[in-house]
Amino acid sequence: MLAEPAPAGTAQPPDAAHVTEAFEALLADGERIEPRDAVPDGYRRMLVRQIAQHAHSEIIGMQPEAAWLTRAPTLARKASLLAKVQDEAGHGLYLYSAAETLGVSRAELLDALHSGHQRYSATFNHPALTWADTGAIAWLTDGAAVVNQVPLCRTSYGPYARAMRRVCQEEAFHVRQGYDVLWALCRGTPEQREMAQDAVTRWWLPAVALMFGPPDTVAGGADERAAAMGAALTRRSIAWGVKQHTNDELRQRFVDNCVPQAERLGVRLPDPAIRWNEERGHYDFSPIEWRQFRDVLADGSHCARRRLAHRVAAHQDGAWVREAVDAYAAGRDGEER
Ligand code: FAQ
Repeated sequence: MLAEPAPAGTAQPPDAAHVTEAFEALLADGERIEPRDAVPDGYRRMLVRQIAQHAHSEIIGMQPEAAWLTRAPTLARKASLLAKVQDEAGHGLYLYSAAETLGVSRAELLDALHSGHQRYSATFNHPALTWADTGAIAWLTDGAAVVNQVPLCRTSYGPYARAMRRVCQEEAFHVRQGYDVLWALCRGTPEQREMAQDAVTRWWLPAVALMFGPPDTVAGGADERAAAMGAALTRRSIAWGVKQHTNDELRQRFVDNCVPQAERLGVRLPDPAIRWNEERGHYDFSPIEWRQFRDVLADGSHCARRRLAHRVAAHQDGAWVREAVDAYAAGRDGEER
């Protein structure tokens, strides 16, 4: 049964059962849910949380690579990095617009990000130390984003699914761009090859672990309780057609994609457990210890504080643009009256 239980001590609104019934009928018919459709509160909350976290990740995720715009080695590299960083800002905008159709404003969502009430992917709480990081970020984190987000093009909520189609096309291009940066370095001087290897070594685990969320396959081990909770949430998400696959299935797909690409590049993935498993038809890799990321997840790292402070400063610096837009709109309203 998909209906959310009413919070303790509150009565279900009288038409909640009808809303759930009509909503489930649409899902069962394979129809998209659109902004005009009434939806259960739990579905709306789940989507606002996921879309907001996603939008925040895009606009914070711009920062590590943007730090290299002024130091790109050639004009062509600078132009393509600039376009990539602008694409990420655009993804944030499509996603905030999709969230607005669920009755929450962009200003509210940005406030929640700035005050720490909503999260962004902790992947971006890692620093970009050298030019090679722009290659590793685009190859690995955008590569993970494509694996995670292509299924979201078929997610049950129409505005989110439509935003994801464009996002995925652009992310796929970013992966090629990152691969090309690494390819050039791997065929350069020994120092350049070393720089590429170092960047891949540092970005591998953040991409594998954090871009797919917590483990949701319960197989014993230290994170078993967390995985059980994650599995329950994932089941709910799949039943509502928001996600199509578990986090762990997508993580496996990502590892399977990357191993042969790393071999072609000539870089080593920093996980001694990676090896082809004939029986499973997949690459084995080390289990993800979610607790290992406690600091970056708790937004307690130096890098996390810098990311948020930079974002808040950019928002404050842009206040005059928002005021000018409001003044222009008010002037036009006056003229029309
Ligand atoms: N970092 O939320 P659940 C991109 C928290 S796109 C920090 O149940 P789920 C493109 C989570 O908030 C990147 N916190 O996990 C780009 C929650 O805590 P709370 C984003 C995290 O839904 C590339 C708790 O853990 N992609 O970056 C993280 O199963 C390059 C429990 O987790 C999407 O958003 C984390 N990584 O999986 C941009 C795609 N993960 O709120 C620039 C859509 C979890 O209870 C440069 N989203 N937490 O306090 C999804 O697929 C999922 O929401 C996941 C999370 C996979 C992100």
